[in-house]
Amino acid sequence: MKFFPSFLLSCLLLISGGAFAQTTTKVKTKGPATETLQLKTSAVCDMCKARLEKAMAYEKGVQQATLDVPSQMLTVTYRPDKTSAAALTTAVQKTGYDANDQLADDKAYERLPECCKKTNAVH
Ligand SMILES: [Cu+2]
Repeated sequence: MKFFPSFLLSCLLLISGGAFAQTTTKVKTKGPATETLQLKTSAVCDMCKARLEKAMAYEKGVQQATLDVPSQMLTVTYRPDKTSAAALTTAVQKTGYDANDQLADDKAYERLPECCKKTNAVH
């Protein structure tokens, strides 16, 4: 009858061991790593700001996007395991805006209202 209690004991050890392992894993994964990308855009007004921030919000892996209209700087916080700086740059171009030295997608740019065209000064 010595077998039974020790069997129970090892069962308990296994269970508590499993629970411990789970807690350690939880501590290790303290949220996904993020990176920040800054892009100089051709945005000129608050409509551009809303348009670009919305477009970024729909992009996979984007956690936050903020456009500062006076400086035309778009700051994107993203998960590098889900997207990349190149993909985000393309997304900005496809919205109709320049991103650093990359020019806006022609068709998307055509669709922008007159007040959002590059020919206008920041307003
Ligand atoms: Cu605009």
